[in-house]
Amino acid sequence: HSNLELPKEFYPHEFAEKYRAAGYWTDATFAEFIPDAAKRFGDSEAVVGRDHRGQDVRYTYAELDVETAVLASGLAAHDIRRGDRVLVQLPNITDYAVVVFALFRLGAIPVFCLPAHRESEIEHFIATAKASAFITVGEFGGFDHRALARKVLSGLAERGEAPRPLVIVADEGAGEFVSLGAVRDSAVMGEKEQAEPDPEGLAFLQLSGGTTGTPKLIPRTHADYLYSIREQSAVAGCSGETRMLVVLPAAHNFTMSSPGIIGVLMHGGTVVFCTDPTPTAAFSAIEAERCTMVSLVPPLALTWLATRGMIDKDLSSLQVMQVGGAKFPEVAARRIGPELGATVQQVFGMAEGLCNFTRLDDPEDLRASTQGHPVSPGDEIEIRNDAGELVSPGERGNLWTRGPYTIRGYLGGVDAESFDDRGFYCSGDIVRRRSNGYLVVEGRAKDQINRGGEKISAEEIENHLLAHPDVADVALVAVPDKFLGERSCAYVISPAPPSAEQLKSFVRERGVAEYKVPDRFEFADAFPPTGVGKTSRRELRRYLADLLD
Ligand code: J2J
Repeated sequence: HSNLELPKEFYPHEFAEKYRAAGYWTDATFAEFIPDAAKRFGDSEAVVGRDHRGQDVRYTYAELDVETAVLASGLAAHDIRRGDRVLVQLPNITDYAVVVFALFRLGAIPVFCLPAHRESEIEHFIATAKASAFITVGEFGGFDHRALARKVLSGLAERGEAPRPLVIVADEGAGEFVSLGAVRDSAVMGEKEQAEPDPEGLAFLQLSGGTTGTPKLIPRTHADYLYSIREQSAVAGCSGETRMLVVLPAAHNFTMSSPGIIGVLMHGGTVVFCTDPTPTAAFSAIEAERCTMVSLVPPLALTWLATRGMIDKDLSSLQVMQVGGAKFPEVAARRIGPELGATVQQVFGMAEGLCNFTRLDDPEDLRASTQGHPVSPGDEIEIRNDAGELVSPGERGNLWTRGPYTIRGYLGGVDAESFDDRGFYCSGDIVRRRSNGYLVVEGRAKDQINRGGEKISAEEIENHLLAHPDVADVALVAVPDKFLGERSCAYVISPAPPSAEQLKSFVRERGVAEYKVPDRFEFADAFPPTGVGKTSRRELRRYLADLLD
């Protein structure tokens, strides 16, 4: 059991003092979150959805308390302890809530993965987080996650990574692995596992969208994250009456915290898990469960708008629709109220911290045309030009931020590109700040493609393509797309170009999430001359993006 601690004074002493004094940071931790909620909301409904067997499940807070206590005891019997990192890769099933909060009870550190992740990503996360367990599902969406686990274990063995993580599968047919049911059965009766972790210590690892060869892990603390959720759930109007439909991947930072699953549970509301994001399934769930709130990425919101008239379901319970993850076009934002009967709330957030919301009582113009403003008075924002100087008010520039829930470094270090010596984080977004403080996202400086809210690191996919013998060089760039906002295009330099389909299969076979497989390919003998003397990789990508647009 290696321990992976935050660097001492991750948040410098004077800032920690300030955040405590302001009441932002408290002594609460995720270990006591469910036991505490059960005391306050006992018989209220906490979680609704299907479990891994496809059976309908409903848990009250009191039941969720028991379920998480039992599983925590079972996990402890399998030698998972406080401080251990555990990868969680589960779809939107009720087991997700039980697993995550059981890990929290133990003081273990969940590492949040998306169901779309494949062996190259999972292997990297396990190695980087030095994870001692990997909790996944059997088969989901036609994909066998046990086969994925096998590939990951053999990959780790090849790399000489030891010891091998314990694989736990939420399925009766766990094969050579341990089933989640067996873990639960090994619980010791009457034993109440409840760790008392340091409130300002590491609570979990979240994944970054990534701009580098391999995605970085984001360390979040109990105090900073609980605080951010207190603010976000207040701004989203959460109460005991809130019934939130969860259609985006449960482990995404948006779905967890803005206000997300945890924000709803903090107020005694109900989380309704839905494994199928199609409008037919989602509209049926809203009608059946009388959902009041939902969070969507722009392409899903557009799909809902396009299909509303064709699907005869009662959506009158829906009050608030958060849209975020990528820029939501103003024309679409204006349609949400009249066509879906919900108040649109734009959310411009990031797993590294800073979250901006439009407010529910803002005039429609602000809700439609801006991405809101920070949720905390402690959030500091600076908009700087490329030379690092503050821009004039109202001008566009790079977004830098610091505050009570924004990280001061990634796991494994502070990289000079993302953090300055005053502790500000550079989000890689180009924004403009209106005189009333509201931010408008104008573009992006980072080497990333935002494919409808799903982030792709250009370098990561370029590295995969470079491994192909016929690829001499490659640049991955964003091309505009009406539906997704952006798609990816690989500009490949090759003397003997393979076909686009061959290259797609090649990337898939290397084990990456499907959304990262390039949508389009362009082939050339050499990169076109950009006209700017010594060209950086970033300038080249920008030049090609303009060229392809
Ligand atoms: C434009 N770009 C946006 C928006 C995120 C809430 C909501 C979203 C995320 C998220 C999140 C945008 N308009 N409304 O964690 O808690 C782009 C920016 C940003 C990056 C962060 C949350 N909302 N973006 O999307 O870590 O480029 O978090 O820097 O996945 O998404 O991505 P991620």
